[in-house]
Amino acid sequence: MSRPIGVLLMAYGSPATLEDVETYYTHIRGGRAPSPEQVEELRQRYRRIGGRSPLLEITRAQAAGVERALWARGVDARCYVGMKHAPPFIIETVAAMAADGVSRAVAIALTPQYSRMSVGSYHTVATDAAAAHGIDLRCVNSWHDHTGLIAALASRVELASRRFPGNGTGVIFTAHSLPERIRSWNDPYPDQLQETSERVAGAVGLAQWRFAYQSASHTGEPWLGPDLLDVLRSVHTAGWREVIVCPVGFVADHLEVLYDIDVAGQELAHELGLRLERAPSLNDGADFVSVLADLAQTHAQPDRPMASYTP
Ligand code: FEC
Repeated sequence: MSRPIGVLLMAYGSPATLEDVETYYTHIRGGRAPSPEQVEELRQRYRRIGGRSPLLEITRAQAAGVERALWARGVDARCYVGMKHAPPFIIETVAAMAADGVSRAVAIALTPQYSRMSVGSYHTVATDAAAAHGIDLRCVNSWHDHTGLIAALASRVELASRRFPGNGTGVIFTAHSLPERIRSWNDPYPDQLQETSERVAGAVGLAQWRFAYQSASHTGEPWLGPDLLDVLRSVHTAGWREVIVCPVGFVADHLEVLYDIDVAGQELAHELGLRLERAPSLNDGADFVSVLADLAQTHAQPDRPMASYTP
């Protein structure tokens, strides 16, 4: 009997409780403890979204959906979830996959655009763990131009636009910022974000749209911009009164969506007199789950070239 293919979905990770915020933040900072003020500021952001992030539950629902979708296509697969900064850590999940007898697997970081700092670091951890357990692991580098992803994002923009009566609405596509120094590495991240945004704008037929970065950290070095809050101010100055914010670098509801857009973005929009609607997240929607199942299925084929971008 042939063994099932393992599919490892990897996401950022969240603290399970407010008490876990300090440990989580220390892990994000590579083991450097944050100050008590920084911990409190982060706890406060979690409090504002109801005390915790739904990221783990949503990632598990995405994995269950991908497993079902692959089974429906006749692919014997077992899907797993591993997190970068919180339990279940990627390294523990890969060990569990090995214990289940998985010998061939595909790993997908749940963010469509490749950057060495983000997707590259998921792959390093997963590849090292797989090698330690003798698992033949293939990593999907980027899928920012997958037609199913573009269609799924376009449909979320269309859903949000139904909440506006007029047609003078503009769209701001967003993604997580990264330190500006990634440009000196010729990192594909900014170009891939531009391409995803252009293709979604084309699919919807948008007359006016912008791209903005969000969620930059205060690390003392410059981060990629323009920032969402600055772009909200500038579109307001340009005469926009209704705006849809559509995150194209995130695929689930979590802190960066629920706080940075739904709280911080909304507060500024309210102050400016702008009406802001956020496009619903992809989460475990059937159309998005089918994109992930496609990626797993195609990359599981032994003769397939690895990915559209090779760092
Ligand atoms: O819902 C949750 O609890 C998790 C929310 C969350 C997601 C997320 C995604 C990305 N990050 C990326 C890059 C960085 C870099 C640093 C950094 C720092 C933080 C902090 C929190 C945090 N991130 Fe995050 N990120 C999430 C949460 N992130 C909390 C620490 C406090 C703060 O700065 O706000 C800087 C690290 C450092 O200090 O050295 C860099 C990227 C993504 C999108 C891709 C992905 O999902 O993996 C890129 C979700």
